[in-house]
Amino acid sequence: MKLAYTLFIILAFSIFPAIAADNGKKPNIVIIYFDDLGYGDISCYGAMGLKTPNIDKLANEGVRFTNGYATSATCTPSRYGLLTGVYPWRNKEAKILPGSAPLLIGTEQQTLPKMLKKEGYQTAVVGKWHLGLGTGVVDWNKKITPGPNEVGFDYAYVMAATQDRVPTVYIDNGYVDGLSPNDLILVDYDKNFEGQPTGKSNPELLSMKWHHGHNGSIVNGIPRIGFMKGGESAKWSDVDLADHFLQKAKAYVKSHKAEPFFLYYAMNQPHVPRTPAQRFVGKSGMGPRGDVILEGDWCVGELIKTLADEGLLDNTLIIFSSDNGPVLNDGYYDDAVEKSGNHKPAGPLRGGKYGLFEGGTRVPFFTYWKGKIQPQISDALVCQIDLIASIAKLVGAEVKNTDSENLLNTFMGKSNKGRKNLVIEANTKTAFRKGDWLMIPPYPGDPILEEVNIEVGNSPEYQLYNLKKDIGQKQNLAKGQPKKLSQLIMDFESVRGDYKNVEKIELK
Ligand code: NG6
Ligand code: CA
Repeated sequence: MKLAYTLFIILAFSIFPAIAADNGKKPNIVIIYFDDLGYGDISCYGAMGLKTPNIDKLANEGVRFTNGYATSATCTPSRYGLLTGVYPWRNKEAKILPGSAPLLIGTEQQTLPKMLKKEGYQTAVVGKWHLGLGTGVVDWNKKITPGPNEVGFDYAYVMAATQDRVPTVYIDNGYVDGLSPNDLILVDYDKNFEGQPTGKSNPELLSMKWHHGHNGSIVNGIPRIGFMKGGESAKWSDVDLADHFLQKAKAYVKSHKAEPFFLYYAMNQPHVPRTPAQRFVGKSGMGPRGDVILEGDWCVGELIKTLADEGLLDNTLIIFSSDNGPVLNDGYYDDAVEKSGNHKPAGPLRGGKYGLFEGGTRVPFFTYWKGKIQPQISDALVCQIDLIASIAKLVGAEVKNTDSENLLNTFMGKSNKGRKNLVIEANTKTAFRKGDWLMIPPYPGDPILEEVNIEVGNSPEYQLYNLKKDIGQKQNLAKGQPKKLSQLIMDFESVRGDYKNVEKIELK
């Protein structure tokens, strides 16, 4: 009898090993997701001129990945990959979306928050959404649906797309926050509303000038992408955006501490327009881009303080990353280029946002769990699409039909095993990493981006790099290593299929 009981206990713990957190409660899960934060933008990844002590503390006490990837070099596809575990290039619509785009994730689709809900979690997204809302034509004055609530989030307090896109309002569980019924809000991405000033027609009204794109409606002196009219009482204050979302994230944690929760805290820094709160202005010496990174670091510190004060830190897995690599000039004159000095936003990596070179998708990525994860640096190849399968394992659930690999032990610092290969994506073009090798197929260049000094990594020739020996991708080995190249092309095609058939992306 005693033996049977012992066997039962052993069996029970081997089936549900990870659920047994200290107090028997399922662990909370918090994803802190920056926007356009580069591999070299924070001090734990080598930034010399920017000090990010709050982020560093977590990274240094957790598993810090040196080969951690977003799936894509832009926002929407990366977020799609993160939340579904499916490669974004499998969905043709997964590209930078306008603020009026329909919901990209199917309401029947499996998602990270849905999976957690089934396991008894409360789920929340606070911050940037940028995965589309509604079914095509949205009336912003009524309930906006389907949206985050319909793909698994019990609570959603979000901006529709980006800070530089209309509508510049917060959306609280489907409703525009603070909207007055007497001042209805209208949004259009094709044409302006009669008589409304724009960045193009009324430069004298601007407090921030546009460099490229960004010449639509003016809100708070900042010209945006797209046009909007009305909704004055609901418009956000750009300089308060970070504080506002932080406040919502903290309030959520405090009011949900009794049950296990999943919080996806999708921060805005350092995406354009870079509008630090007054107390951070000038703090970095690198202009607004540096200042908002310091502001983001402060926000992380505040959220962690809240988790600690509420006694939750021992039972919370924190995952930190960024949706894509860095960009300096992303369409506004904001001194990012002029004031960056010796700072290298992508660290040792080549390229950045929008590109297939490593700087586009290899991003800061670490896990932290007080008392559970032993501090270490891991070279394992991991990607944000792996979170859904790994977290499923952690909570005793299962996911099917994804590109996600269960790397829970690696995320917990118990193994150094990573993915064998990974397809990365930039503006619907894809490249392939296997082991230490990275192969980029031939693609035409992108004159629009190249004109603003953005290196997208495209070339009429195949490119092959040994990332272990040449992290900066200086030496194309495609011609010298034809066997290696053919092997990679074959392996790539077996995962990716017809990679040549890509459509060109219009910048909106
Ligand atoms: C581009 C915008 C850029 C940024 C990006 C989306 C122009 C010229 N550029 O189209 O400023 O908004 O879209 O960034 O308009 S992301 O991080 O959300 O993918
Ligand atoms: Ca981004």
